[in-house]
Amino acid sequence: AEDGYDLWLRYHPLSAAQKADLPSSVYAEEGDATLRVAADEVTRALAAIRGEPVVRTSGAAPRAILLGTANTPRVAALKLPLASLGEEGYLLRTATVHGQPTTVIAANRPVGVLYGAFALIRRMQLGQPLSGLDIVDRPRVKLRILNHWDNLDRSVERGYSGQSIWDWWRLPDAKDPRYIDYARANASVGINGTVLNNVNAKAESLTAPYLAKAAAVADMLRPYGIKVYLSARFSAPIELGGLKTADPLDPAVRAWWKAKADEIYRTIPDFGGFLVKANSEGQPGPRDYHRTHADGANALAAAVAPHGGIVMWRAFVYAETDPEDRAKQAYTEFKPVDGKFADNVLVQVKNGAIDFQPREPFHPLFGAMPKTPMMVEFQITKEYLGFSTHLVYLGSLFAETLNADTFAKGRGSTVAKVVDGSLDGHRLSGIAGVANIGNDRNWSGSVFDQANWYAFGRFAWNPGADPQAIAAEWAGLTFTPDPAFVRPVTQMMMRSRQAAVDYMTPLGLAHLMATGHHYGPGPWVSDLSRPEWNPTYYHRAGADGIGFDRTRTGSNAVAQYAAPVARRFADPDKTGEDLLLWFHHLSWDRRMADGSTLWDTLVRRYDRGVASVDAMRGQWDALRPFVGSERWQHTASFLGVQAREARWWRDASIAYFQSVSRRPLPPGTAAPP
Ligand code: GCW
Repeated sequence: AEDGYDLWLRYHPLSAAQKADLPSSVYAEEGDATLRVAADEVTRALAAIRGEPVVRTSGAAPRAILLGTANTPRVAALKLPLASLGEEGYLLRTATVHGQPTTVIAANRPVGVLYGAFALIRRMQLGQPLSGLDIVDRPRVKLRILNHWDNLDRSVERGYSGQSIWDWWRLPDAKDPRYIDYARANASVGINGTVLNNVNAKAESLTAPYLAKAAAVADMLRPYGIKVYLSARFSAPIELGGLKTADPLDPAVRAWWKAKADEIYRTIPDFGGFLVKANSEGQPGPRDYHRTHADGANALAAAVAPHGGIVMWRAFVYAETDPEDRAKQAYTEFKPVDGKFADNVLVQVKNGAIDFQPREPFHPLFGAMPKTPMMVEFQITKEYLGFSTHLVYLGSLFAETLNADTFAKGRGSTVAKVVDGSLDGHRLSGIAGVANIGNDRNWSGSVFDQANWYAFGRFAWNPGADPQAIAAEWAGLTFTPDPAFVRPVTQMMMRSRQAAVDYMTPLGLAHLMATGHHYGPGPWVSDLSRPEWNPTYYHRAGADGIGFDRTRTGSNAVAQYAAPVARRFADPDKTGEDLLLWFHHLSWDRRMADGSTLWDTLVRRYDRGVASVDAMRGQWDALRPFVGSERWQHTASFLGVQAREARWWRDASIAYFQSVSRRPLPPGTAAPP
């Protein structure tokens, strides 16, 4: 369909030349639900791509695709080197089976076969040859999880693509077939877990009726290797259990969680575990009882441990009272409890220390808690990046965080290595993404926002992935593999995130969005009840200059980083333009590397952002012949909105900052109307 429903799983006929060498039959060793869906998917894709029916056999056949595991006889007989593939890896290989050239998808476990099937399908969709295959791949991160901020009334916190896809009213009886397509899409990029409900959780989601609904979803996702998790409200023992306290060290509270976990596992035998937001933005938590975050996490962890469950405990906390620097609080509260968490707890840390801004330095907790498995949490939904209207490819943002060097154990201690567990040798590892999925026909609100879901999955599988290669892959699958299309569209995607940074929050500025909804500019806002809600708290613009001093003369947040990083961030000449005003308060007249003043550079960055969006529009216009009319039109109209709003951002921001800086606009820049 041209409406975007098929996502990147568009199985279209290839040209006669391209499909000449494709297999014509699928030979699956079944008996397992996951192997069956893998074989179904390959059959479906192959038939569509060849434009002819595909033979499904249970014996050897010419030009076949053979799927199986180390435990199914035909694949076992091939004696393939599967040992290094682990639980979820796969091998694609061209082999001879019964004298016939055969494309083999093999793995230790059925889920690996499923991932291998999707990898093979990608190759077919992109028209890449299947001959002489010898590919092995396995995920570097164990838990690759979507976080739905979906409420039980189907509204979605920070969701811009319709309502929740979870139809709680009609579940568990009505099983929307869309859940299967959701599972296919996620499995195709290796996502293996989903938290169904908002971290701002209602206790109700843990009651029997909701557990039955969650179980129905779990049943549908299970064959695709996806486990269901739930956000838990810390005070549930009070709200549901009638207890007087939720103190995590109180025996009655611990018994309540244990009984609740037992009940959940009776309903969902492979339940993944809990995600918890505690003592943050009004949510209850262990600090209410003067206990630590570790005490809180461990109470829930003890309840799920006998069943093999885990707890993902979020580090997104900030004070109720005037904080010296909001960016410092998570580190201050969590660093001292490193080593105190049960071994089935992971601490889930946002990519940056504030809140999913267009650009933030990596969170100082990465590398700072070597005894605790640390997950990174990215926001796929674009709360601070123009919702689903602005075209912003997040692959570059993910890569920027993951490639950042924490120097925790010397050079090369990247966030990716912290997160995949290799730096400190953790058994558990995980990456979470706040989903951008809703019940819009195109799932994500816009076609290009599908790329962010796709990229999240690919980075969770391999945190060292190349954002440009992923963009190209996505574009090839979603539209056409024609290089005349893929090259320019990839370039457009790769510049899109910097464009948004430039027209919203250039030079390391942050949190200048309008109040509450976070859409559009509001750098002048200064009268909100909590100081750290005000944009003026973040930019600190005054007659003397602009920026947040996080060096020793200011909040000294730089000291939370390992020494080499702290030294770099403490020096405005070494910080780099991208993060300059995040760490420094500087005079409007300060000379930048190229000799121009900070003020002039700021104005020019806003202008550059607008110019980039105009260029993206031009590129998209030129790509019209490659794209089905509906998706082209939809994207073109959104780019029109973005071009208008980039100007809104620029003009409003410059007008405000100029009222403070009292400097003239540099020559050649657009004056606000
Ligand atoms: O980004 C902020 C959002 C809140 C969100 C919170 C969080 C779920 O504005 O809507 O609440 O972060 O991450 O907990």
